[in-house]
Amino acid sequence: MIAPASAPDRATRQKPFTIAICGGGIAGLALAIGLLRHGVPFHLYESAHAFAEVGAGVGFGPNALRAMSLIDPRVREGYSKRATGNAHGDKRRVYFDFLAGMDCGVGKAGKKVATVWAGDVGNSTVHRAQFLDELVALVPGENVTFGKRVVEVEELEGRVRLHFADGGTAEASAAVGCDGVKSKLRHVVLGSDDGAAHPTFTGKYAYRGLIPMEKAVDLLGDELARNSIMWLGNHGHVLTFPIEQGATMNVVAIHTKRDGTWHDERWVFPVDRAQMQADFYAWGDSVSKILSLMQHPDLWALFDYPPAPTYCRGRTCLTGDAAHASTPHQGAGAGMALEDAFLLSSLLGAVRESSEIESAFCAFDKVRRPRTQRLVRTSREAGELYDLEAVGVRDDRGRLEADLGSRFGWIWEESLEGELVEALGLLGGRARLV
Ligand SMILES: Cc1cc2nc3c(=O)[nH]c(=O)nc-3n(C[C@H](O)[C@H](O)[C@H](O)COP(=O)(O)OP(=O)(O)OC[C@H]3O[C@@H](n4cnc5c(N)ncnc54)[C@H](O)[C@@H]3O)c2cc1C
Ligand SMILES: *[C@@H]1O[C@H](CO)[C@@H](O)[C@H](O)[C@H]1NC(C)=O
Ligand SMILES: CC(=O)N[C@H]1CO[C@H](CO)[C@@H](O)[C@@H]1O
Repeated sequence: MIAPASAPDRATRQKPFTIAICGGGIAGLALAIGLLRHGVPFHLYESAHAFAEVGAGVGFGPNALRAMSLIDPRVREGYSKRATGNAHGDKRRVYFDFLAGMDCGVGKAGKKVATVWAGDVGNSTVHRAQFLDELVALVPGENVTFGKRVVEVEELEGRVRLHFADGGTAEASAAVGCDGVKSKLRHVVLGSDDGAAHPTFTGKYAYRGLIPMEKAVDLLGDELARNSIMWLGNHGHVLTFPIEQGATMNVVAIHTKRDGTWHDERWVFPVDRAQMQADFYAWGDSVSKILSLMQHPDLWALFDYPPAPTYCRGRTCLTGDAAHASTPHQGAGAGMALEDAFLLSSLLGAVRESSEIESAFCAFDKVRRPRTQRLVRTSREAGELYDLEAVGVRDDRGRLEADLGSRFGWIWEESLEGELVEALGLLGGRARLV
């Protein structure tokens, strides 16, 4: 039987089933917090020896902030304590200002190309590790085990058995893969023979680094340093935004790889500043200054997942990057992981018995797959747009501006409650058939 979508705060009785959450990044932790609120017992297995996020910024759109409130108001409160927005007076409603970063088809270096307005909260950014700390604080330590790398999920009668790299096992009613862009559980769901089980190099890499804001202000001036700016150029773009209440400038410098392939086993590693500067030697003054201030840049090869034919099989389901890793060009991957956590925790909160979990996974897949795969697709397009590789737009400022102006609305304006109503409808329908 399917329970009505009851107010989660009233979930006093624990459900008679347990969920194994595999991976404790933003997706896994947000799901844990949602399940906690719905009275769904869970255990989280994380392969690392502690929760950790990279020392870099992340931006969230209005949809992601609403998802935080819906998962648990304390998530939104914790976030708000740490969040930063554009600091410069009249820029507070600006998501990003887009400027030419070099002399190129859309203007001379420094020329304004477009402004994308953010709605009410779109300028919101945070230091990743600080946000993760806020999530971790809401998850009981007794429901987490570290040093547990899931290598296989065995489907048994009415439950699953996880196998770990250390030889151990654990059982649960069902498993959720929150194990990121090198997901093991994706292989469980799709099978290793399916090409969609494997991440694809997207042809671009990113240099990431942080700059103390006073140094950035000294070199760039207040307005360019303290706001969210996207510098566009040929085969690359550089974006900056403030984090840590404006004390730090977060920098991501993206460049297209000339041969389009990635052979290094490592996807993330430290690089010399000189190597990074060589990629941007032809760029204008502002970008050169920004790069000269980056202390210890890391290089990130950007991979995404081809569209999966499904996000679930039997009692295993995928969320977050494991389901739909995308390029970062629309700043929305982590936000989608939060939306996933809201919907999946609400659905599992609505089922009463272990036998209904598979239907909840199917409803989740049906509602979430089109939206999240659209992001993977449009995000790649955005990269080509910013790197002035999109034919017809790379030398036409008007068309570029129009494209940018219509690129984010569908991400930010989604009704998450509407998704839940739709998914609960699917769940009810299926349950009646059984
Ligand atoms: C350069 C860059 C910039 C970005 N900027 C933004 C942005 O501004 N806004 C935005 O919304 N998104 C952004 N993203 C995307 C965002 O970072 C991801 O979508 C998000 O972090 C994914 O979270 P996750 O929890 O799904 O995966 P992950 O963060 O990868 O977490 C996976 C977790 O699972 C663990 N794990 C892995 N394998 C196993 C296993 N077999 N067993 C157990 N545990 C395992 C890992 O140790 C890790 O803790 C950006 C991405 C990049 C690369
Ligand atoms: C957390 O773990 C304890 C001990 O294993 C268990 O009794 C409890 O139900 C778990 N809580 C949740 C929310 O899963
Ligand atoms: C629209 C808007 O101004 N949003 C936020 C931008 O960031 C500042 C500073 O954090 C917030 O106060 C605004 O609410």
